[in-house]
Amino acid sequence: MSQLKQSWHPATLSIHGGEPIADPHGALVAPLYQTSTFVFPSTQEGGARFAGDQPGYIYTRLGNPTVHQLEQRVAALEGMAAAAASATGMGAIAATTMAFLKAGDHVISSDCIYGCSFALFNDLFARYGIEVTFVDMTNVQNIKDAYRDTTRMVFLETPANPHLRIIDMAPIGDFCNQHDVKFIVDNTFMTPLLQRPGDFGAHLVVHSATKYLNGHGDVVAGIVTGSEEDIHLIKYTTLKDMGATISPHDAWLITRGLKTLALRMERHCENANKVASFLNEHNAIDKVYFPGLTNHPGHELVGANKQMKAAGAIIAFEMKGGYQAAVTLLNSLEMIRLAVSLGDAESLIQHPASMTHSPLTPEARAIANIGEGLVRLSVGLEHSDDILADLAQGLNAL
Ligand code: 7XF
Repeated sequence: MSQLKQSWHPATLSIHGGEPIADPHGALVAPLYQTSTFVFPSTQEGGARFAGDQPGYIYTRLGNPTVHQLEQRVAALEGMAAAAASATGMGAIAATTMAFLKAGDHVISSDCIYGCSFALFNDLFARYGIEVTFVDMTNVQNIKDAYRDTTRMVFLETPANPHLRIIDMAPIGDFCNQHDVKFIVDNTFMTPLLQRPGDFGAHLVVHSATKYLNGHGDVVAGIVTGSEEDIHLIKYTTLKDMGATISPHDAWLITRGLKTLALRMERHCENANKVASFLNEHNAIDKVYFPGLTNHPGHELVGANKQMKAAGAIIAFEMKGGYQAAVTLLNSLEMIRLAVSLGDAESLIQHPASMTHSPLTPEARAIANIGEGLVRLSVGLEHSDDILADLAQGLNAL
């Protein structure tokens, strides 16, 4: 039986990480437990499971073997003890943050985050008496200045959606540990193959599993990894009682997608490096944001044994011709699909100001530097020549 081995490489963990499901027929691929509930052998046993005195599944909102397999695999990849999967990435972010917060608490968030994370913090948290200060986390001093006695949590994305701002996590991890503050990182853009925030002090790492972890554009899901104690709290408070639990079928698909994560990330990154160099040279483009380019402010954190093993495959760029040029480019592409989301086999392109980051207030968009000429491209797994050719013909339409 293959047990979790810490020495395994990430490519191996994405296939074998976690305890295998024991199958009576010896099926190579673990069966899909597409069931809402589990039959108790006796009344006493059912009661004992509810009381936590006996192990065993009860009801899929509280746990399911197919979901558990996915959770163990992602936890192994992140180097964390445990994980909780959820119905969407926002389900993971909401369940994770709200499990640790109450009215009167204060949160420090990066000022450059995905639109719905911003909306959750800025709109919903305010209604429940939780105050959030948004700061530029490229300078840890801004976090120190925002800190109060009531600060319970620091939240960030790095690289940040949409234009790949890189935040150095280690000093923030130190600060959070000194002040007993939960440090939560959204690792969606990198995956644990390219970056493990837990190595830099993050207590909890969240993902939109909709993206690279699944990788095939056919599921929305989320996952959070952390310590046994923190994950237990999330599973049996916010996830259980607010109910953003994942469907077993979606968990099964993500576990299948994970098997090729290492291969996919390699090709995504290779393609993105070529595309970024091409865009960087193009005279219709004002500025390219891609951590793999030496002119990117976070570039020194990219490389072997650094915070990010590679630059990833999301590129943002400013069109010289502003909004009109962005519209012409996006409407002229033939292969690259005009859609939000990222991390799929298909290259996807979108306009953050009117799409992914439209939930931000105009002021917050200005602070995050999300202008009307900004375009975000998720470089897919097509042959790089075909991606470059489509971009070239789209840019020629200008
Ligand atoms: O709830 P979801 O699975 O859509 O995940 C939410 C989410 C959380 N963190 C990050 C860094 C994300 O990028 C997302 C979703 N982002 C998509 C995008 O940026 O294209 C959402 C499309 S509106």
